[in-house]
This record gives sequence, C-alpha cells and structure tokens, in this order.
Amino acid sequence: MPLSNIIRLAGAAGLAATALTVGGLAAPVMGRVADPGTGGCLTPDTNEEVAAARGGPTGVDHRGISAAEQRAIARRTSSRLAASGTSGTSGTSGPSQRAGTALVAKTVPVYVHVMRDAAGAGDVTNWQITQLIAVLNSDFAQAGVSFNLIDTRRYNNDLWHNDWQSARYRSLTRVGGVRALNIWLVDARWFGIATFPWDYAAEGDIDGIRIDFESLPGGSIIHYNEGKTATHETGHWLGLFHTFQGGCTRLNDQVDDTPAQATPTSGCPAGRDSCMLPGTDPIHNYMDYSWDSCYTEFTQGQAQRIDRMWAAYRA
Ligand SMILES: [Ca+2]
Ligand SMILES: [Ca+2]
Ligand SMILES: [Zn+2]
Repeated sequence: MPLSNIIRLAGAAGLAATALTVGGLAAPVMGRVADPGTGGCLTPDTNEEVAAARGGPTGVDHRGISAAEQRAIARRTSSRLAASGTSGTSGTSGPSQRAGTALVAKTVPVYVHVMRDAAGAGDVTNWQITQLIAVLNSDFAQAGVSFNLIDTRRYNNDLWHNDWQSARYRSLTRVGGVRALNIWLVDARWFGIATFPWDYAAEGDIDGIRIDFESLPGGSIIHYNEGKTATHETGHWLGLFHTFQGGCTRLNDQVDDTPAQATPTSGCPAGRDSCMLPGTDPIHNYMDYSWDSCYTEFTQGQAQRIDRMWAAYRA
C-alpha cells in the first residue's frame, strides 16, 4: 500500500468478510455488493462495531505519522510558503490564530470515478453525486473551499471495484492537475482513504480520495451515509490531520482550537473528554470519527491550516 494512503477502516465484521475474498488478486470477486440491501459487512450495527468503524483496534486511518514527521512537514510547509512569498506564520504548531484573517477563495474541480464491478453493480445515481458535491460545498464553505463537478466517469472492473490494484487504476484514470479532486467510489473494507497534499510531488498520479460508494447520500451504511466520509477524506486531502492525531499530546493535530483527544470518537457522545488537556473532545469535528449526523464543523484553526496547505501545495 502506498505510504500516502489514509484509511478509514470498516468494522471487524467488514474485515472478516473481506478476508474471505482476499485469496490473491486472481480470486473471484465475491458478490457481496450485488445485494447492498443486506448491508452485511459494511453496516456497523452494534456500538462495538461502530467503535472500530473508523480506525479502532487495527489503527488509525492514515499511515503512521510520527510527531517528528509532523514537525518535518510543518517545516517544509513553512519554507515553501516563505519561498513563494506567501505568509508562513509559524513553525510546528500550525497557523497563528489571527481572528478575522480572510481566507483565500479556493476552487476545486472534481472528477468522480464510479468503479462498478464487471456486472455493473456498485453504481450510484447522478443525483447522489450531485448531493455529494452539495455536501462538500456546504461543509467546506467556512474554510473558503468550493467544489465544481467537472465529470463523472463509470468503469466496470471487478478488481477496481473492490479497490484492488488501486495504484494502477488511480494512475490510469486520474484526471486534472494538482488542484483537481479525484473521487473514486469503490467497495472495500474501509469507508475512505485519502492522500495528503505534501505527497503530491512524489505521488501525484494517485492523488485523491477513495470512498465507499454506499457512504454517499442515500447509501446503505447506517450512520455513515450522509456523504460525510467524503468531507473527512477531503479534509485530509487538503492537509488536515485527525483531531486525535498523536493522541493526548500538545502537538496533537497542530491546530490550536481543536482540543486534543486520546482516542477517536464513535457515535456522538456529548461531553466526551478522553484527554486531560483543556477542552472536551471535538466530537462534532469532521476530522474525528463520529457518526455523519454528529459532524458539524471545521474550526477556524483548521480553515487557516487548509489555507496554508493550499498555498504551499495546491495553489
Ligand atoms: Ca488540536
Ligand atoms: Ca480534554
Ligand atoms: Zn481520517
């Protein structure tokens, strides 16, 4: 798996069911998507499964990024901003919190790739895609990011549908430049995966996000079918870490106004406080692991970090 992958894992049930299909790339694709109504392996239906649904015991949904790498990325970002004459305001702790700082308007062309299986299962409607883009525009409005759907492309391929050979299919199908968001809709054992903007220079051919097709508005994954997985993954694509990045540490996600968390949130537990550092857990933040219905916000600090990351890597 490429280093830049970020994985939003499905539950233990999903992993077990998927394992049955992974006998090697030549193994026949099982037909679990042929009957999405059962929800089966991708529908968390107990709290325990939900707890594992976006990370859980198998780890967080991005490659392990150490505090040292976080600091290295921050230094690289600052030097790129300084070199381009854009404001590079801080070192390791993220953007300075300058209230009222105007954000740069950022327009993102979007290409959606519907990776259906050979029989055509795994499709979504154009209405669902329209709704997904609307969700992105609504959720990122305060961060100054807007999304324009340019094209929707449909493919029939069993391997690609189940996200096998992902580096190959992404490099073959990706379109647009550094500012273009490519969204591949697949059926795999996780809900979403993204690449980071600072990895574009080395791995631009696979840049974008992959999300489960049943996570779109109208999809079948209970608690995760309002399109917010795309919001979460796009947050990574724009340079945000999880609000639980690094656990209960002061470095955390390098955003000052997101209280540090020891662990990801599942469900929507009001008042949760997993870390002794100031503030209750930001359970409503798009970069936690809460239910879609619980997600309501990016903070000003996150918006400023997106602004910096855009200027450094995608402008
Ligand atoms: Ca924080
Ligand atoms: Ca706290
Ligand atoms: Zn994530």
